[in-house]
Amino acid sequence: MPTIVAQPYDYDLPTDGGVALIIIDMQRDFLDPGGFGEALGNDVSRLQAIVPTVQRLRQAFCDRNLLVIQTVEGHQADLSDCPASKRQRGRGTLKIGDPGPMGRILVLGEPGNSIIPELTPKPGELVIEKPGKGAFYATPLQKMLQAHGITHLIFTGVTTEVCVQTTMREANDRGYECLLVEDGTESYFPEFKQATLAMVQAQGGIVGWTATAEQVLAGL
Ligand code: C5J
Repeated sequence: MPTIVAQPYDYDLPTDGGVALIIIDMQRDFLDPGGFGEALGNDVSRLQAIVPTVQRLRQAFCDRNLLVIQTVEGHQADLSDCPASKRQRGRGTLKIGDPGPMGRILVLGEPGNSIIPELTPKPGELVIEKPGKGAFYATPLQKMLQAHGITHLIFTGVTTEVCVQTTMREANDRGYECLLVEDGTESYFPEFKQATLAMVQAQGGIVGWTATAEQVLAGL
């Protein structure tokens, strides 16, 4: 059985191709100046560092004909899927739906809502639009995974402790074997990223595993 050397112990891959790469919210809203991330007072340049690593993992999955799913956090233009509580949260300079330098903040179809050019979805790559932090809430993700016979999920993307961790926990509760790529995820807060990795690894891997991109590539 193919195995990835991981923390807190080795992660066994399925032999039937039932593993997918999940790339969470690598969109301009979070990585580029003028988007939602910066409106909340964050230094968005921190997140750029993982782009080549995520590209490399995506290429490796494509080369092996393994499923890649990207997610985008965004709302309908009328904000009917955005709870008032979410819109008010953060007290940023710009709220969800306000016009910003890259179009309306966190609204589907706006320039700022697009995936960064380095990771523009390839033909056949699946993209999930999600109104929440978790990618299972109000989306067809679970049906999609079931249709493709996926049992194992490798997580990358941003931000580690918000949308990535939320989705990983949702997936864990649904029975998926989850692994978070240590250098394929990033946060505006380095200490939150480290804490998330530690939380995942703790208690015998209570919500999954972590490994470096190199370890994932070596085990694929
Ligand atoms: C946030 C995300 N941080 N993709 N979204 O609001 O983590």
